[in-house]
Amino acid sequence: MDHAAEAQRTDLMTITRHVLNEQGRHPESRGDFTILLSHIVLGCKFVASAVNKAGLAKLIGLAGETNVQGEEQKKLDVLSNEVFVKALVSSGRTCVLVSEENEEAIFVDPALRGKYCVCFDPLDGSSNIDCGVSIGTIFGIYMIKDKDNVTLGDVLQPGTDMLAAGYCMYGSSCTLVLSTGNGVNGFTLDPSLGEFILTHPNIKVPKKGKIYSVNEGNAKNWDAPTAKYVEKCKFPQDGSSPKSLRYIGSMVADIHRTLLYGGIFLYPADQKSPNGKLRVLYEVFPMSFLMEQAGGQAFTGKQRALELAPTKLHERSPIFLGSYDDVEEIKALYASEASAV
Ligand code: FBP
Repeated sequence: MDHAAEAQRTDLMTITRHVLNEQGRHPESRGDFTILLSHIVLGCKFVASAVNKAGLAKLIGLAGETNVQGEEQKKLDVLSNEVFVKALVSSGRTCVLVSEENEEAIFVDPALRGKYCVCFDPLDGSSNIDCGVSIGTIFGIYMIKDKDNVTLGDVLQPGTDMLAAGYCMYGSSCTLVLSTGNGVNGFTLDPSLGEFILTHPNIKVPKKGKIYSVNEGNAKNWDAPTAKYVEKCKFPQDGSSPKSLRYIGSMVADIHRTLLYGGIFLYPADQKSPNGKLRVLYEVFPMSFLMEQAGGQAFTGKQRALELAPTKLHERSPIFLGSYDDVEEIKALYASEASAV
């Protein structure tokens, strides 16, 4: 028996242990963030098991209601949302919640309140739920500004004020990727232990990638810089090889691949959706925070995505995020378009 490997295997870096170590960097902290995160982790474990047995448990298909975006809700959407809202409230560490599935923000009962605000998409990639393709949960965490005067302003904060962000991908394995502002780490759920174990320490997105990821079905409605960029990916004029197109249609899965392999994911604005499709508070901001923490960039077509100042809970924004050099290319195309005007 390879005792060294065995010894290594017994020194388990769980996500709780990792966050407790991180907590050491904040002498003033009283463990509130660790408690909040353990409740988010509980929600992810529940959804992971529900997604795994969805077909058997008749959780496939529509729930018969529509959400604030006018989208028909799936059974798993509703279930996941309920689980996260209850877990976050019962943590006693949250104050305001924003969910993709709820039109209004949820203000936690004052008796149960804590100092954190959580914006989340309980189950992202709804178009892929019923065909078993990877889907995920996305979350972003803020600190309230004034606990005696809690308002929507506590969640309508720029992404630069975000404390932490993450996603949990329900795919061939269940992987939770987290950043608390000190790099990005990935944890894989070991079903036999029921624990998320550190498997992807200190994720750094490659500086330049070989993959572009976009729904080309919208190409006829794209603006010039986006069309030019995708053309360059397919027919590079500088002698480099064309990029490969990879598009799963679940942001969590497309971003997870981009973080690990590099390249660029884009959901641009187009004539049909002048603000793009993806929502700022619980899709664009968390993924932009993670991408920047991993050494990449996130751009809206006009500015650094995290510097957006949202005014509505379910506001949308165009987004280009991924490897540093790839996003630089599209920033240059938008800059030359702007200077040409
Ligand atoms: P939901 O949160 O409603 O699932 O929508 C978001 C999403 O599914 C993203 O995960 C994905 O990147 C995008 O929409 C796919 O959109 P499209 O089908 O237009 O390419």
